[in-house]
Amino acid sequence: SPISITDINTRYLSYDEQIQFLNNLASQFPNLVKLQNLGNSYEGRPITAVRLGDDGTNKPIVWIDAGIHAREWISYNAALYFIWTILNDPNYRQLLQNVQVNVVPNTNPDGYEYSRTTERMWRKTRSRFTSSKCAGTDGNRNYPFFWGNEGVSHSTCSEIYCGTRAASEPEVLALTNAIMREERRIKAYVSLHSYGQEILYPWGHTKNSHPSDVQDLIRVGKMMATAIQNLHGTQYNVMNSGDGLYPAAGASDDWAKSRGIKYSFTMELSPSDDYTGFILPEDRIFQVNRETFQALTTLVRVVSQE
Ligand code: ING
Ligand code: ZN
Repeated sequence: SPISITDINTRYLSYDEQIQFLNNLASQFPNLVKLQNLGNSYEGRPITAVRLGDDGTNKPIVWIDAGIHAREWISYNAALYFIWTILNDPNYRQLLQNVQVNVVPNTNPDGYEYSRTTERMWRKTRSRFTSSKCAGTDGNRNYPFFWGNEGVSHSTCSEIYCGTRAASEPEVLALTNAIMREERRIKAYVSLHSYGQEILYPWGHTKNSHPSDVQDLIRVGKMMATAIQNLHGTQYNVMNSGDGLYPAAGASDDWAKSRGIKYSFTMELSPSDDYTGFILPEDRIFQVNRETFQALTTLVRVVSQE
């Protein structure tokens, strides 16, 4: 039977099920949904982008991607829930008249399948190196901005291995190429991760470094956090990733900001720091999906009004 929204809210899907869900939506909403393969992963799985909105080439774009870190399973469900709900709820669907939203619900399908089938806590891609017994690069250290500088490792066996060069990973190259094709229209970028309940803003590549419009990012980040809190009281902290967490060069939000995308964030979804960590129980998926939706539609609304 086809994958339903109940599945998205109650269990973690396989990569093939995620694609099946998207294909069904594309045939249900032919005027509002276009699927595009941005390129293949290292092991040959398509990196699928979902373009939401009726045709029109001058609208601002909000870019959302999820799951560059394989073990952060809730991010995939949150992205798929966003897609389904903005299409099916007429109150939100009208946002798509003024804004195009591009969602890439699974930016690391190889890593995710490996995490599901073999090693639950796998984080990286699954690229192999002839000279090493260890596989995989940290996609969120592989973006071409201050690549290799701080908060990274150059050892293949490290969890934060930054890769052989900037955008060495086919997944990262597919994303940077796709974003650059439309970068003048992209006004906001959000990468979904877990966990921590944080809304992080650049710069993250080093400490004590903020973009000149940091007050705008803080203001909008706080609007997103408030939208989440208004649902069930869940608290998200809005902070600079370099100061509040740790410096990490080569992260996607830094790179997006460096390309001129104003509202660029990383969201660390639930839980906060309780014992479940990356292993968010399936009975908590639904609430996180709804909270993430509130934050993301707040951002879409900001972009539609600017
Ligand atoms: N955390 C992010 C990581 O890539 C981060 C935190 C985001 C740091 C953006 C710097 C910039 O380490 C997780 N959980 O992946
Ligand atoms: Zn992550």
